[in-house]
Parts: sequence; structure tokens; C-alpha cells
Amino acid sequence: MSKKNQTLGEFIIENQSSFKYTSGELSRLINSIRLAAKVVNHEVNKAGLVDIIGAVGETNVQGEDQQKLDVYANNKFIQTMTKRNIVCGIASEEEDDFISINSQDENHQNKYVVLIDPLDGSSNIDVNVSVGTIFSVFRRVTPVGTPVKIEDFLQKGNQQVAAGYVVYGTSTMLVYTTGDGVNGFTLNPAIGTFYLSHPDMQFPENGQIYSVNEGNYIHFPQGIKNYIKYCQQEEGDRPYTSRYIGSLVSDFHRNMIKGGIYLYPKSSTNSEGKLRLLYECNPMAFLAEQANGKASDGFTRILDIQPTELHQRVPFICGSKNMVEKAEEFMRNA
Ligand code: AHM
Ligand code: MG
Repeated sequence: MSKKNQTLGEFIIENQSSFKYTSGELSRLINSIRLAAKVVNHEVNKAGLVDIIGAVGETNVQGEDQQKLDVYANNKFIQTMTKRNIVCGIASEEEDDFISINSQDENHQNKYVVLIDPLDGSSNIDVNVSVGTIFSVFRRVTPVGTPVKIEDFLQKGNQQVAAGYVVYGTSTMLVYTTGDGVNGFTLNPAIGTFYLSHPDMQFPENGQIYSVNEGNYIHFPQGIKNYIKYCQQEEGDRPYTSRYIGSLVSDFHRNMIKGGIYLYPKSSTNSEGKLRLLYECNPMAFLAEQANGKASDGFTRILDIQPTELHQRVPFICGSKNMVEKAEEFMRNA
């Protein structure tokens, strides 16, 4: 029975046996994400010290080259999962192609592939606003002991075995699901330990926050325009409040706690939307559904979309169930 203040390490061990394919492998994977998240957190927190420790492209006083934080985070997550021999393949928003791990070693029995957006919303770094890491885990569909193939990564989101995010905010939190609800852990930076602070997170069924880049309004489909007008109308519990950080993880996190909807629709300038199905939408959709919320492209459940390419983009509407259903109704009727 999980309890508040339990450490993430304790929680992983306690819940390992309830996971249907229990071999300890998924636990080791979550553990390695926890470790990389702490290292990236440390680096993200130093971002404001750029004048002191040196800017990107410079060499700092220790003789280390300063990297862009998204490159740093990408390398850190990939290194951690590769060195610990935990997964058989990784796809990252920062890499053109997927990475096959130990593909020459036929004794390599790892079953999982990870898809990751190492530092989402990284344009917020310069202004000291929250950013996040998003991850998604699948069992491979090709035989173990052989090199991974593209089909191991192009699985529908409904096949995910785990997904989560790290939000580097006023506190750093790791929030994840293995298909049995959503739990949130807050980092105590003094001792470097994550503690269970938000057990069994749930989206309220209704909310009063809508999160969308309204600067693009003129380019949105008519259904989205109509829905935004609906959010702004004075009736019942409306008008809603508008809140948009421009950092998906942070906007999602707030909406899950307070009740709300996030929209990144397609537009006349952006025919597929902006967000990536595999690294952003699928993991967030899995978390949303596990937390009693909903995620859609306006017409179709995100988790039922068959991916056709690694860096595919889709329109994304996600959040409190009744709000997402209302937005879908506007899309259907436009
Ligand atoms: P990124 O993967 O390049 O960081 O872009 C994803 C981010 C999301 O976190 C955020 O919700 C969205 O892009 C903001 O986009 P915009 O500035 O167009 O509103
Ligand atoms: Mg991203």
C-alpha cells in the first residue's frame, strides 16, 4: 500500500510485483530515468548562472565545454539508459533516427524501448520558466536478442507500458504511470531523493482553465475558434480562465491538478499541428487517461492513432474529460 512520503525507490520496489510482466527490468528503467532526471535537474538549475559559468559554446573554468541544455539532457538520458544496459532501443526528439543498443550481442535480452523528449519547452530556459522531460515505454514487438527495428517504435500509444514526465519547476517532480494510476514524486534537493507527494493523481472531470496559444487564433480550424469563443462566453461557470505557459509539461501538470484543457490544434500554417505523437502526445495521453482525463486529436483518441513515422506531428487536445468532449463536439459540428 503506497503512502505519502514514501521514497520513489521504495515505491518502485513495493509496486514491482503488481506489474504484469514483472522481471525487474521496468523498475530498473524507471530507476535510471530517476537518476538522469536528478542530473539534468542540477544542470537546469544552473541555467541562470550563464554569465558566471559561461554560455553555450564556451569553455567553463573546469575546462568543460558548455552545451545547450537540450543537447545535454539528451546525452544524459541516452547515456544513463545505455550504460546501465536497460533498454534495447531509444528514440529521441533530438535524434534523426532511433538508436539500437547492443544490437550485436545476441545475449542481450532487454525487452523495452524508450521514446523521449529530453527537454521539452526548452525555449523557456532563458527566461527561468519551467521545462520538462517526457518519456514513453513500449515492449518491443520484434524478437529479443535481435537489433530493434522501426516497428518497435511505431506502436500505437495504447500499447505503452509506462509513461511519465519530469517537471523542472519551483520544485522538481517526477510523475509517471505503469498503467495503474498516476503518481507524483517531489525531489528534495537537499538530499537528492524523490518522495511520493501526489498519490493517485486525477484530472477533475470539469475545469475552468483553457491553455492554448491564442496568438495563432486566426489560423485555427473553425471548430477550435468556436470552442475558444465558448470558453470566453459568460454563462454558467464561464468565462474560463486562460493560462498558457508554452511548456506542455507545465501546462498539463497544472491542468491535471486544477482542472483544465490544453489545445495545440493544427492551423493553416501548421497542417499537422506542432506536437510530436511519439515523444509528447502519446505519453501525455496515457497519463491523462490513467488520471481520468482524455486526449484526442479533435476526432480520434490519441492512443488509437497508428504512427507512420518517428517524428510525426498531430493536433493535440488533452485534459479534463468533459472539457475535451466539449471541444470534440465543436470540432464535429464545425
Ligand atoms: P519543443 O519540443 O520544441 O520544446 O516544442 C514543444 C512546446 C510545448 O512544450 C509547448 O506547449 C509548445 O511547444 C509551445 O509552442 P508555441 O510556442 O508555438 O505555443
Ligand atoms: Mg518537445
